[in-house]
Amino acid sequence: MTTLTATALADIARQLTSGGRGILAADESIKTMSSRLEQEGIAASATARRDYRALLLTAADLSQCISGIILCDETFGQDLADGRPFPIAARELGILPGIKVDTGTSPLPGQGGALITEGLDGLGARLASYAQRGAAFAKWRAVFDVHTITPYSARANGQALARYAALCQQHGIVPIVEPEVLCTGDHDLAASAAATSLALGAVFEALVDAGVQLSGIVLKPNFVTPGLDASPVPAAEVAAATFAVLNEHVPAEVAGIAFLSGGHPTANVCAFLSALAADDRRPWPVTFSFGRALVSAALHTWAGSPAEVTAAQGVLLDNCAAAAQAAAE
Ligand code: 5MM
Repeated sequence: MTTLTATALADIARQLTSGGRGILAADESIKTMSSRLEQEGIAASATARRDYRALLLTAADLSQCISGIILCDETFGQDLADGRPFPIAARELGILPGIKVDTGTSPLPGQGGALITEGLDGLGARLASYAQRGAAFAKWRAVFDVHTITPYSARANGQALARYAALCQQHGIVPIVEPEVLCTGDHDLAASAAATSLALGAVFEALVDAGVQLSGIVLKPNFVTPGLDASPVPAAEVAAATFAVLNEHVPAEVAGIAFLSGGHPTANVCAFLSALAADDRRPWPVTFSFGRALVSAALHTWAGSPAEVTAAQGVLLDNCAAAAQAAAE
């Protein structure tokens, strides 16, 4: 088993979330990635998924804006065209490699439509293998909906996140702790705030109970926003609502906060992040761990054509630069 000191874990967590860089979430499951490729008219295959992730990772000077890249198991085991495994190439390019280790969600019995994230069985052995192959950090995502979250579902997912985080740290891997309240729907800002508060309260209670070193984790939350089908509110209002919920539940020792984009347009999440970064009351560094907000336009530009790789990489780099600029404010 790899062992890292508490200081080393904290250093990696800070490296991921400080210095005006953020994390690229490129860990879509095979099912999700295949569907996104097919939506762009690209036949889904292991090779197509590898070529797309290689396009992302090898964009010129990506490390100027990106501190870490989250990969799924398939990509983690694949090689670039030059034969280097993705995690090794990432490190050589100045980007820490991370691995998504949850295995997805299933319904939580007795809780209406609430979900539980699975993947704890055998996790210690998987983490040992990923650490040996170069993983610096990991990710586990709990998924909540404002209409179906219950106190029990928040506690159950919080305990799973806490067991995952403690196991990661035992294996020398920094855990990204992701409790996502979905922003699909027409709910208002208050509903998002209430659900996010319920989720974060349960998660941090469980992390503390489990003895997780908070200076060695990265929190990946949603912004507190109205649903995507509701009337939008100004970025300053989103930042204020998000800060209020985080400030209530997230201890100052947490190494950093890296937000997910949740399906919001790139310009919107950059505006939310910029407004939050400008709030000097916050004790934690804030940055991004966006997926769709960084990559959707690049995937569309590429559309599977080797002739469009450079153009697609340019689109990715523009979005990464905008997000990094927002985090630096
Ligand atoms: C990149 O997508 C991640 C994996 O999703 P699936 O397991 O459902 O395929 C996802 O966890 C992602 O990291 C977060 O949702 C943040 O991505 P967005 O697009 O919301 O920034």
